[in-house]
Amino acid sequence: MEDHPYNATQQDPDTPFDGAPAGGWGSLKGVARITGEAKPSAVAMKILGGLNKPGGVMCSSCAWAKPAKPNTFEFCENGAKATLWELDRRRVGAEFFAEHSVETLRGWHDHDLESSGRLTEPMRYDPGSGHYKPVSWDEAFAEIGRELAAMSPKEAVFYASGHAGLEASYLYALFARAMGHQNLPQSSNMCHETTSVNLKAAIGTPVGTCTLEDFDHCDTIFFFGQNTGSNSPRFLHVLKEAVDRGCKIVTFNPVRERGLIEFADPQSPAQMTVSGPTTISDHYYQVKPGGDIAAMAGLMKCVLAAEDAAPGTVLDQDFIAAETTGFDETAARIRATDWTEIEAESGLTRAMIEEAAEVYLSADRAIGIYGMGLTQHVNGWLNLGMLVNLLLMRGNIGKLGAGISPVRGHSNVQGQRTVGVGEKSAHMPADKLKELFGIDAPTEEGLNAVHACEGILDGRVKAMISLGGNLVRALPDRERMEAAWPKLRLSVHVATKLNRSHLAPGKVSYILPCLGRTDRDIQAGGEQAVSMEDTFSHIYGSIGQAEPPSDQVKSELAVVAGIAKATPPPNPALRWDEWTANYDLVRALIARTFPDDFAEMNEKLMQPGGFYRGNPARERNWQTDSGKAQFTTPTTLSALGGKPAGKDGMTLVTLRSNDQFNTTIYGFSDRLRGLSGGREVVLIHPAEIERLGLEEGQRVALETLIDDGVNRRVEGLTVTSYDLPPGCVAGYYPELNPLVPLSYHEKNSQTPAYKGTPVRIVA
Ligand SMILES: Nc1nc2c(c(=O)[nH]1)N[C@H]1C(S)=C(S)[C@@H](COP(=O)(O)OP(=O)(O)OC[C@H]3O[C@@H](n4cnc5c(=O)[nH]c(N)nc54)[C@H](O)[C@@H]3O)O[C@H]1N2
Ligand SMILES: Nc1nc2c(c(=O)[nH]1)N[C@H]1C(S)=C(S)[C@@H](COP(=O)(O)OP(=O)(O)OC[C@H]3O[C@@H](n4cnc5c(=O)[nH]c(N)nc54)[C@H](O)[C@@H]3O)O[C@H]1N2
Ligand SMILES: [Mo]
Repeated sequence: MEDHPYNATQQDPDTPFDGAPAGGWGSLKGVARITGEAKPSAVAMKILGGLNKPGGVMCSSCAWAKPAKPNTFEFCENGAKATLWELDRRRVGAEFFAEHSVETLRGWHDHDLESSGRLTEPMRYDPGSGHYKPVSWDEAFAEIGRELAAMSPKEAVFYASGHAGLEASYLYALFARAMGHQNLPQSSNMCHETTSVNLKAAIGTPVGTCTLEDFDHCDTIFFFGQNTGSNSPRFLHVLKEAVDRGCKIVTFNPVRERGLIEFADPQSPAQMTVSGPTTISDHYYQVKPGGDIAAMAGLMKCVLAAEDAAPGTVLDQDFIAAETTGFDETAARIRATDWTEIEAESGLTRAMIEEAAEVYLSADRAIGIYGMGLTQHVNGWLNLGMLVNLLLMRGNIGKLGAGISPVRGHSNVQGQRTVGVGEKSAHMPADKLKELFGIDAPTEEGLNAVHACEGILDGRVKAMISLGGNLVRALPDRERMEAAWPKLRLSVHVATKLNRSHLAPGKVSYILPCLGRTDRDIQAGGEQAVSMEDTFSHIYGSIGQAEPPSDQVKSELAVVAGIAKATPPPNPALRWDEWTANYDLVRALIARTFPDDFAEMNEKLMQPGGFYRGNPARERNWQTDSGKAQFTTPTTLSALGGKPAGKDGMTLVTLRSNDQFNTTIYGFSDRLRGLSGGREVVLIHPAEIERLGLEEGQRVALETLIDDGVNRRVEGLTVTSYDLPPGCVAGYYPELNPLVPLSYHEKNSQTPAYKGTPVRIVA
């Protein structure tokens, strides 16, 4: 990694580690500075005031719920950052690209690329000069359409990054299938695809079973690998309320994450001044990365032991008998697993696990929360299987105040899948495509993100259209992928801001600027709303309010429709212009295509608290192979694909800071972890620094310990002592992505194992 002024890491003097609970004044301070302004503009203040409230803009940051009765400020520090980042008054248009060649821009930091401002006009890459040059929309659409029509549909990939609303996403998924492919990878392929595949297998739903209401009734919440304070901060209010009414929170995470330790409510003056922050977790266990299967095996052992001691009082026998399958085999395996192995794999003592189990056993209603700490592992399937097992044992799925609750990432990542953005035929009903549009849906499954990358590497994939996102940075094996990208015949980026992926142009390459969530969307039929689905399967309308960055910027829906219309052969049943003029028509189509989920979508769009599309597992309707909820028998106690070998082998965890949204780097502080100044670090426990003969502040490299003929190495990382379990190191995503092999992924879903790559430190 080259030297850069952002490299110097230090403890943040403004917000020392011990003095800064998540939330608090610190979270509201200085956010406007991220776009170089002293304070938010009037329109920004107006949008923030209405953010996540009925009739307002639904935040483009995370997928947390928008409550029917919102707080005075229903946004968090990160929501404010995402909103202001989009409302950036700086502009990137023809002049910017005339001044800077692609080669020059490639030398810029990710932060500087995006903070150049909003994209204002369509640009086409000119290989002769090495610059992007302005082009008209008509020319852009026509050439992209010609290029797509000239290749076999299977050679095109349409990626979506969880941002675009349901309307644009539905049309995107329709367009792909009308063309004859379903190569529709999405950001969830790097994220919660582990959930989509394995939760579906275990309980028959690809999404979580909880709703916001459950948090008013649960007695305990078990947290595995989800960092609420940084990634879904509005959830902290819900947790605080739960704690205030006596709910117990138990956390398993290798990192002591601030938000899960204590929280000061920025909306409660009492919390800021008199009473101090609320303790969130009653128990916090620093499990080893990949050690959750073992920890949960220990918890299950305790449940079985309690049942043995008082038969008929601990397990929910009726539920297990009537609603589940596989219990006996799973229980036998858990009984046969011994504590020595559990302790070694989890890094926790038997006493700690028994203490956690006591909380679980004393609760009538338990919720299991998880995030990337469970999904981004080779044995992520078993992480989820074990959490489902634990909950099923006491009937904790399908009753009020209980359930399994993955916390989703992008604001509409779950919804895009619901309306057909996905590589499987099951994502879009073929009979409806035939009935509504006369389209014969492709029967061959499409490419997910990992498979699309393999296709780019070996030349099978010729076109990549990206509806948002920054794949070159977000994917594993970055160096190999970034080098392969220019082999594409066609690359098209529909984006709000400039990023790295735009700087690896294919033979024909476009950047097409689109409206963001905050921008007013006026079409021939008047002002338009878009919609998104949250992590609890509730759907909300969102109405933009800001002046778009230029009169040339098109909505995502209009861009999708523009490309589709220009791609031969024409199909008169696909009414791209009418749909662009009036999004109600698209919502009516969504409702007809997915009647169980979206009936009367237009009528319900602005319902406070969103409209719920339901969840079968919540009703104990198990849409699995067996028709029952399935226990999963563990075949291993480690979620890792392999143990890092040798004395210096370490497990690498890649983390996000609260000053980034995925590959968007707002700034260089990781306030909640007490770090700031630089992101090129390797975090490691002081005892491990000593054991490995390193020194704090030393510059080192990390090397991947997977022998597949590729050397993976990241240089220039500063050794930084941090409270982590032995045998593991941590650092930032996306900087460390070159270390994660594309082939190192979750077994059933190909979600990259970003949380458990074997590496070693090279001094
Ligand atoms: N500010 C901000 N908000 C975001 C995002 C962002 O980048 N910035 N990204 C959005 C997106 S797309 C997503 S998917 C979500 C991601 O949100 P999270 O699901 O919270 O994902 P991460 O922050 O990657 O990692 C979560 C936690 O897993 C822990 N962990 C790592 N390995 C293990 C393990 O083996 N076991 C356990 N128990 N824990 C482990 C890490 O220490 C970390 O605290 O956030 C969304 N919200
Ligand atoms: N090592 C490691 N790698 C990871 C992860 C990890 O934990 N560790 N996490 C993974 C996860 S969970 C995810 S979800 C992926 C994220 O991967 P992506 O979704 O591909 O990446 P983002 O950084 O969210 O995309 C940012 C870009 O989206 C564009 N954008 C922003 N807003 C809009 C909009 O409204 N419309 C459009 N069209 N474009 C917009 C901007 O141009 C911006 O540069 O990364 C994955 N990669
Ligand atoms: Mo994500």
